[in-house]
Amino acid sequence: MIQKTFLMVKPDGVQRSIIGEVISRFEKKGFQLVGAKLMHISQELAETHYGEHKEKPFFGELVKFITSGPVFAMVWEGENVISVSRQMVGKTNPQEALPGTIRGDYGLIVDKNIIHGSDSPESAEREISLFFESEELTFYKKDADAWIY
Ligand code: DAT
Ligand code: MG
Repeated sequence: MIQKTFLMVKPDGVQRSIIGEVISRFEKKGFQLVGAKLMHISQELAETHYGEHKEKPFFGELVKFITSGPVFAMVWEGENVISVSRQMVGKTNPQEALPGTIRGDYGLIVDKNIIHGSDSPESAEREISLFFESEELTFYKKDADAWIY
């Protein structure tokens, strides 16, 4: 099923110049970029985005971290992109994430794990609409799709 998902290079990934590497991996996989922007997350957006973790002991640090510098927010489209991109992102704790995944290749500790990816169709829809206006998303036909699908 063709889906859309929300992926975001976190402040540590931006500072460490991993934006290009992240884009490159999803591009080469065959997914299509439909929206992207460099932005600073407000306190309010951070608390809403991570609302499911409000009661967790790390919530305060998480919000502080995600608002500590610019992030690179993206929407990607493609066949099963939600679960496939989560596999490419790797496990939450980079020490458990397999080599070959983004977190497995670039991260070391759980609170600086480089990238966020939506974990279900519901969260993808919610997160895309939290971060992007519909006019910011671009839909276009890529001729290379004939060689991917
Ligand atoms: P994921 O980002 O893999 O979906 P999550 O939704 O469980 O993971 O948690 C959101 C973020 O919160 C995660 O990317 C990093 C941070 N986090 C999770 N568990 C943590 C912990 N035990 N200590 C510190 N930060 C944690
Ligand atoms: Mg999550």
